[in-house]
Amino acid sequence: MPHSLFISDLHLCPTRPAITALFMRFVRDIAPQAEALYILGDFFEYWAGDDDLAEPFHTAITDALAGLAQQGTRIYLMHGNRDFLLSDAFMGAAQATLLPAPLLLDLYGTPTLLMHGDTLCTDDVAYQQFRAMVRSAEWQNNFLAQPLSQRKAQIDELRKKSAQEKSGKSAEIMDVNSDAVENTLREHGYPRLIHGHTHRPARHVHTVDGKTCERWVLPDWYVSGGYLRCDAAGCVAHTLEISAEEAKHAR
Ligand code: LP5
Ligand code: MN
Repeated sequence: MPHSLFISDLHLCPTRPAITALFMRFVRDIAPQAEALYILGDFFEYWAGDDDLAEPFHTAITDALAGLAQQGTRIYLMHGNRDFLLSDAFMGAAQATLLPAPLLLDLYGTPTLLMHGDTLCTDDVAYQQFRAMVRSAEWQNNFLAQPLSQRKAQIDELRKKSAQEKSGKSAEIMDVNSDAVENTLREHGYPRLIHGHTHRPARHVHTVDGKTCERWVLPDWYVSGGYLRCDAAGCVAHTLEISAEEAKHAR
């Protein structure tokens, strides 16, 4: 049956090899049967710029995606809050298409809205201010004009600062705001919504203006991985456990 797969928040990086191995298995055994793979942000732990593509870890990932594309699975990627600097050179190497966000698509007859999910966290005012700054073209041009090593040092600082700030934020602040969800659903004509970011995988049902909408939150890839599979009959969430063999990569 024709179907599409959705993943997000893999946070791929060389220091979590078991998760990388799990992703490679997903790409080898599961994704080739799908018409399309949608990666809804935070595919990488962070992305400092496409001039980091030659890093062997990054090459291994783009090679895996390009191999999947060669088998006929279309690959779509949306930016997350950690990898919004992924650009044309990456898309070319991975044979992937960058998606604008949010994106409303007709998924086997069901209007479906795709987004990373961070824009729904409107109570996290400090983050939203930070986001507005780093998503401006001017800020990105200035940032990318710096040498790669300098950018990575700044990202290191930022990651520490973000971890520190997050420890002082409540779980509610870092979750989606229900008004933001309802407004988004209303604005886009009450579609099905698929997003990640909050690391709280679930299927929610919202009733907005008397219309019932499904909201799928994708899982992160930390202790285990997972994906959402959608076809004409609907969507089903699948968990992927790290195998004993893959776990050996971590030692
Ligand atoms: O990703 P997650 O879920 O852990 O946390 C997010 C928000 N944090 C971030 C920061 C990223 O995690 C860090 C890596 C990003 C790499 C981007 C590369 C290019 C930019 C480089 C800029 C130097 O997105 C976190 C949210 C959380 O989601 C839940 O929604 O709370 O937000 C924060 O913690 C942000 C703080 O609240 C505000 C940060 C102010 C930083 C001030 C500038 C410091 C610059 C230091 C470098 C010079
Ligand atoms: Mn995120």
